[in-house]
Amino acid sequence: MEDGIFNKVLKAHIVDGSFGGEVGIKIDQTLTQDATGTLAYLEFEALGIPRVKTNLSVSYVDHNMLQTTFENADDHIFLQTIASNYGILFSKPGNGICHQVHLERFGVPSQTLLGSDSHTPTNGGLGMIAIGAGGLDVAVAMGGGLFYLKTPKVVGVKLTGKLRKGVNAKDVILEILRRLTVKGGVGKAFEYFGEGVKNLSVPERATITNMGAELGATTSIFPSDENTLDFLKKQKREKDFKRLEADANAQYDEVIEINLSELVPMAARPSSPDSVVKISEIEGLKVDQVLVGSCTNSSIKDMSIVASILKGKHINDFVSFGVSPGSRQVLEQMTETGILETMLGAGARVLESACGPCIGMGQSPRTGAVSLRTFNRNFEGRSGTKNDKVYLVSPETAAASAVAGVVTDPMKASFELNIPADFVVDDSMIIKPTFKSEIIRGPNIAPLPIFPQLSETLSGEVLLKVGDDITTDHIMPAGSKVLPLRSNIPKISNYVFESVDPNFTKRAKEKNGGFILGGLNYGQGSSREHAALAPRFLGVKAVITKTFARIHKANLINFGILPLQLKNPSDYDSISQGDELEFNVNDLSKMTINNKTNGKKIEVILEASERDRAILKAGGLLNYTKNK
Ligand code: MIC
Ligand code: SF4
Repeated sequence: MEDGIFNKVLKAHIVDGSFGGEVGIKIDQTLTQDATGTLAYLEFEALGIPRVKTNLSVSYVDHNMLQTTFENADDHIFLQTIASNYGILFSKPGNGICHQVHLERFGVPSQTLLGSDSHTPTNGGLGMIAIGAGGLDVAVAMGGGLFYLKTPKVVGVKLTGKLRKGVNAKDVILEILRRLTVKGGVGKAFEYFGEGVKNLSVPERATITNMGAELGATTSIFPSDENTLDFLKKQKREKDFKRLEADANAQYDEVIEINLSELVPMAARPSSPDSVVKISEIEGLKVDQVLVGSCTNSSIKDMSIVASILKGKHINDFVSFGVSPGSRQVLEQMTETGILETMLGAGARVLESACGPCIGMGQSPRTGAVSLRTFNRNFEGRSGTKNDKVYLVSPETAAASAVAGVVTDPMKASFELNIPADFVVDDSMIIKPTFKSEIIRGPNIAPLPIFPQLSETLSGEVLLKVGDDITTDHIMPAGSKVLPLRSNIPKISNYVFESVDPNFTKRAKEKNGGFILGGLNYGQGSSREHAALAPRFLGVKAVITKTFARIHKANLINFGILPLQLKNPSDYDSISQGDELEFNVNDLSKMTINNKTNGKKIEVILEASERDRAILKAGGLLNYTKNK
């Protein structure tokens, strides 16, 4: 059979199961970041394995950087000491955003990477199968365990042509989001091919694979070719190069086509990454804040584009313009090449190399502000401001609009690009393990809760009924107030569904747990397992929906919450918040819920493998792994 690159790499890593069904794959590399990493390492400790068994595991600190109280810094030293003990590289705070640094310093074509962050597919830009997962799945992989997934369908994205000046790789993925929506990629992998591929550099490819996460896709991948070699050479990592190309007659389950030459600048309007329009449709809209950075668009090329547009100009008096370079490498290059000077001269606010405003860690916009960001997510309230109006745009659009003070089409701006030829390679903020470090645990780091196995009957109240596209930001908010509690489940559980219903936690505690009813694509967005673990801590036994997003569904299973789908989606209307439900779960392949409030019988389906069912019966993956 003629294979594309996704199937080639997948097949080469299958250890359990067979291609087409559920497969267990070997993981070569792992990454974690601090906001999900503390739990991942507590879980790794609970597995009782003396040191990691992967080729490479890296622990990054990039999310919880504000350190307004002691908790974040406590987490940082915990992560550093635990990494040192178990054989993990530690990327210090200030070294940059995990996906950007991993792309620069560690990603290897044809290998697999599992990361406890939903944007791990960024490294698909280097020809890796890079997948985002919950921390527990990453912990198991660090211990040498397999990662299980349903073989995804492969969407071939045929690229032709070349981006015009003023159009960014960001506009490519925004166009795909416009066509396919935030639900369009669930159960699928996106593989890029065609003549146009050679016209995109590795960081541009990474912008596209990064935001494939917003399609709900399992992952996205580009071939490894001359451009990959060129990138790795400049990173002084030529030895990591391996060519990866599709067979001549590779078949895909679906094909979509994009002519790069025809694309124009786009924007995702508030508050969903798929609410995409052409910039021309919103031109002239007054802008209050512009932010450049995040793991999506903060390569040195992106920064040079911004500087080229700002050169000799000044940011509009009523615009606050912030820049957070993706890595220390990018920031150092900006310093060496005068890009930083240009930005400062134009009136930029320079932030550290970290996630920062992307996750609501500072720079929350004022009430009613229009905020243009080069980021990947604009879910409501994620910026830290209620009813925010965040637009996702390219660096070109961001810079041109920051100068004009209104949304501006960058194709109309005149600028000369000046991209530095070489990268500044300096790994001095990546700390090697000593294998004998004392693990330092601050008072905020609480032990993992232990849960019992699944009981025979589940009963309780529908604690909350929500609609379609509920994000993990709704379920377990981030931001500077809640993020410091990421290593303390009892404390963080007080914020579950805070923005949707501030009484949720109180009700869940009073009723001794119960059920959640959702619509389509429940749990889209991040990989944070807190969105499953904290509800489980509050006694949530099952989430009943029309459909689920991939990572969140896996996290629910990992923590022993039944992810149930309504057999007839119209039954959604016959269940109300407050209804009393009861059902027998002895046979997980056939379950009928009795709605005791109105007497209705509702059939639900558990789409899960034998292994998933066994995990659910055991009360979660930790119990299951320990029992084994
Ligand atoms: C995000 O972009 O939503 C995050 C914050 O990076 C999350 C991880 C987290 O919640 O810690 C993600 O993408 O998985
Ligand atoms: Fe960080 Fe934002 Fe990227 Fe998530 S999406 S890893 S918060 S920069």
